[in-house]
Amino acid sequence: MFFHLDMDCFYASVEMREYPQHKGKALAVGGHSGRGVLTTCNYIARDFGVRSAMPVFKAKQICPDLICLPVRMKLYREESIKVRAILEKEFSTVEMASIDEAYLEKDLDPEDALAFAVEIRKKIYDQLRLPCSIGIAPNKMLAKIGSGHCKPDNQMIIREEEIMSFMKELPIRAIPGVGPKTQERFRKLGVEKCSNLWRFSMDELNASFGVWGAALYDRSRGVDERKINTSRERKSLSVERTFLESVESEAELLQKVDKIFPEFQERLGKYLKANEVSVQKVYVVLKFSDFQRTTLEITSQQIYLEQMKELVQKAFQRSNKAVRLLGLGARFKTASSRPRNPRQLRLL
Ligand code: TTP
Ligand code: MG
Repeated sequence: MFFHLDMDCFYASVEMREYPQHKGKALAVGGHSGRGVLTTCNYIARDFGVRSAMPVFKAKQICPDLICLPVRMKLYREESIKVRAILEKEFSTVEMASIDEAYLEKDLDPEDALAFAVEIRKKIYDQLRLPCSIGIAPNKMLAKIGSGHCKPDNQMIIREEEIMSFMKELPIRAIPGVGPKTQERFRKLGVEKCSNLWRFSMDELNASFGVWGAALYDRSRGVDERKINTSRERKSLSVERTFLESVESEAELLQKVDKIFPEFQERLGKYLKANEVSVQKVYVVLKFSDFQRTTLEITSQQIYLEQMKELVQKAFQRSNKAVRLLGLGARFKTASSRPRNPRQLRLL
């Protein structure tokens, strides 16, 4: 069985633990000034309609008593490492998919898997005082949908024989990777639920969505063949900055690139010296104040400032919105991305 564990309102839960005096109150993290946006908020605040990416002033309008605390990334990273350590004791396969979520696998029948999830959640709560939710299913996608479905502080299982009836009514936006744009394209075609997608052939989806089409064909039927990725081999390295106040102009954003680039260059240089990898691609990531994100990458073995600036400029011009996060990154050609046995391949 596959398990997907996701911490409940992660940054907000850590802060609630650190400040017990705020227990029972609406609390959010982020939004340092009136111009800022919230990173996340607890479930009490969500009952008022407060959401992540919401501007602070708007959140305060709908929830006047909202407590807004600054983001403390270092603390959340430490907690994430502790969660991972607990999971590594209990599962031999652990893939941390982000700071607060993990894919796990264990060979258990459904009833035992459910009992095991209860036990894991209790362990994490007892040791860290942090709540989480777990989805259990025959594959990664369904497990992830499950954890989202049962949140907060809960677990659920989707059994093999329940997959089709579960998928039938599921809105397509519940498929991980289906964002507002894909959703809108489908809405125009009258597709709202996964079962509405079943009438398209794999070829039709491929023609409209490229490689993503084949995945959509499978995912809408609850099929997901992906394995858990436990590899610790780095596939990329990036340096990211979240700005306290969003950056609104292109000129200002390019100055930020000047500032971040030396750190990126230094960390990359160190990594390349210490590891047997070479740069294959460079990329930039921008996250806008409405939490939309865009990435732009090109094939290049060289890293230089002007090239990064050009990428950032192009990415910014895609939407010209205020930027709250900027990342500069490189992807590597690693041992596992090269042919295993090049000599034999040449012979063939
Ligand atoms: P999520 O798991 O998406 O959100 P959450 O843990 O706050 O709430 P939920 O109970 O619904 O899982 O993200 C984990 C953390 O990542 C979250 O606490 C704050 C941070 N985060 C961002 O920095 N940017 C984002 O766009 C989102 C969605 C979250
Ligand atoms: Mg979470």
